[in-house]
Amino acid sequence: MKLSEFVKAEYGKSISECTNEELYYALLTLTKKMASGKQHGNSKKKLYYISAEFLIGKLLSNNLINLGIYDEVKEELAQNGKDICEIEEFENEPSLGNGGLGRLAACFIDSIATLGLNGDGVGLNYHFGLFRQIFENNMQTTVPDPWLTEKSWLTKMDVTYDIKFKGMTVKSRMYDIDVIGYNNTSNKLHLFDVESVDESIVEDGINFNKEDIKKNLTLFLYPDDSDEAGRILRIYQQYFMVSSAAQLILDECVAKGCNLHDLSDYVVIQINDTHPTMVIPELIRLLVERGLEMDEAIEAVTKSCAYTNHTILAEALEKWPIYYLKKAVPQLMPIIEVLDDKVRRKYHNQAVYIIDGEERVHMAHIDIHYSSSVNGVASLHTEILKNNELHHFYEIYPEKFNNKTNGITFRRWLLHCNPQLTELITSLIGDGFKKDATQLEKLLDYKNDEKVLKQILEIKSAKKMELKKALMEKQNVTINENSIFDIQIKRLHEYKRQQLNALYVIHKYLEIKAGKKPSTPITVIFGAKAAPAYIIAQDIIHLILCLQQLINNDPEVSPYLNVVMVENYNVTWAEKLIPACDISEQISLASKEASGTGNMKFMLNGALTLGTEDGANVEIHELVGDDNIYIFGDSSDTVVERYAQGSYHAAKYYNENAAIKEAVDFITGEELKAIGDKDRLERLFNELVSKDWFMTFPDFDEYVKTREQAYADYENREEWVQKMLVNIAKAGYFSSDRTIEEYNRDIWKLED
Ligand code: 73E
Repeated sequence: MKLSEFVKAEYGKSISECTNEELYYALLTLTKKMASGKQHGNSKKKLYYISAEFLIGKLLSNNLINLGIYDEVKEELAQNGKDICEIEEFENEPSLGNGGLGRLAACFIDSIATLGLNGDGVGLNYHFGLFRQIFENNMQTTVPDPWLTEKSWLTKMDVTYDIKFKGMTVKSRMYDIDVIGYNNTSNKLHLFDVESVDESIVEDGINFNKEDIKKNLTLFLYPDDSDEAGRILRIYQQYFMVSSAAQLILDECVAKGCNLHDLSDYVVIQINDTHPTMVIPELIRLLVERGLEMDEAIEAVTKSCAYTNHTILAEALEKWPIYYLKKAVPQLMPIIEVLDDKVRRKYHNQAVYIIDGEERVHMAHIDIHYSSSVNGVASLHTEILKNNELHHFYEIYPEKFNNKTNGITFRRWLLHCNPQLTELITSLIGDGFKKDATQLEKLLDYKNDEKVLKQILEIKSAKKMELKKALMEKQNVTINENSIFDIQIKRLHEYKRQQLNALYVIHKYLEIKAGKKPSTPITVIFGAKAAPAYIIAQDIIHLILCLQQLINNDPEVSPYLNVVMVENYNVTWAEKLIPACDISEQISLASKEASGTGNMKFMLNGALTLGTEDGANVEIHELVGDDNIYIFGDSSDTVVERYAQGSYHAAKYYNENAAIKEAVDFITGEELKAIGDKDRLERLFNELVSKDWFMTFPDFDEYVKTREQAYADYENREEWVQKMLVNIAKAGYFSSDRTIEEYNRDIWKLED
């Protein structure tokens, strides 16, 4: 049905007579209708991708692209004087994730649907999502992000379950979002919500009564866990998610005629990090309740489950005190004890026990013993899991370990966010790359084609102008479109080392002050949210915002250097920032970033990576070769060794390296103290000088040198654009379609 006919039937008027808001809702309804007519994969075995986060981004444009009607709709709107981008402004971005892990889940469900696989996502419907970030006095403040609207992509379903906690039962209800594959089938994202949720209990900011579970359960993602009530609330949320999922899975299985002994012929569950781990004991519990022997139930569940590890950071590996579990979900403890007991009988190594000497349950250990697959998310990460972090487990179960290098959906991260580049590529190599991303390699034939290279540069300039416009409109900030756009966008964490980037900015500022001016001006852009309880991360944001104020208002420096921190960085911002970027900052401490996926999005859009040999940077480096990437810093082996020996002393570097001392001292110098908060700046200074746990100082000199080299190379526009082209051409490997094909081939084994 054409939009004009639909609008006529819906509102009784023509497109040009409608408001943009009316058109948004018309398109929403029309798209949902079209999705409901599409087939769902229907193999005997079905995948359930359970994740605490699905950072899906706005859906309208992507759904239109995947339905194959985007251009048609855009054209029809334009003919009636309407701009699809303005209509899109009426869509709130669903705030259902916090970073890479959640965005990965969103890319994966897109690819699962596109490949026609029988697989749905299962998660939670957080009403206020993560939080909305606001900058006040150069500091991050947090407010709720109420993204839900009366009419939305969510469809209320008739599916409800009783979820039993200690002394209380709540009702969960399923809401579905259609996941429309690219010109293909349509799957589902099932989001569970608690029926008794009450938004009105949120007080100032993002505070609420953490103990009022019936009302607060699905209000926020990652509620503040700096106190016990916050941590126990997370257990309530996780159990609510997995008990709903487990009941849905068993219902769907039984409906297909499964006798439950054969569960693994019907079901495969991908456990996205440890947040959904309780699905293992919960399924075992339910199977025993339905008549299976304990051992049979354990075997069936182990065969059906697969676990993905996303991080080696100790603080992110969940270990729940038994006391918490007994308080919220006591019915799981007897099962967990059986699981632990079996491990203890078989393996005499405390490192692999589920319950440790401090009465804590190691969630990842449940996953590894009681799943049939354990995967890391990039090749270096998987090697580190096998050889270091999970070595004891690897010795027991070498056959379970496998690598699945992450990927991104090109529908969102190329077709949607960079239609100009998509069009150019299509005009050169046809549109086969949209279904088979490796065909992008055909672009290498144009490496010496001046006309094509010029077009690539023109597109980059156009995207820079678009970003400039967005920053002006949304943040009232002016940037120079002729400057180098050097961008670091990701969650704020010390291991990602935004502080190293900030130290470079200080270094550059001082150089310019001393008269050494860059040939081309530089705009350094940051985007990052910091967890509310993560103090040092907030301090780093404070430093960056103070630098922004100082530098952008200094007439001597601002013509050459600018700093911008985008407020409330999210998927929508990423879609504007990534296509405009020249240099992609991927500067985590080697060994710490499991993969990264922003690095892949930047590469695909023709930005060059400035990065350490970490996560998927290693694979990017292998693909593009030394000439088309800027690599610096200590290797992961060196870093692992330094931690093992305890041989790193930040103060030594600070005292012995004048450039480091100068940059670090600036944090507590007069200029910044006049603008910023003394306590925050001093705390950050002390943290760096006395600890610097993520080793920024040892990499500092090489970082500065390599960054300067990148800026120098940028001056040679002909050679630079050739590097851009190689990056675009080699990005095909990072399509999430490839990743999902590998998951299916090695783990899920869903037939057509
Ligand atoms: O390297 C990224 C990776 O690309 C990693 O840090 C991230 O997952 C991405 C996708 O694989 C990640 N997020 C979390 N752990 N790893 C995490 C942990 C606890 C809460 C929320 C997210």
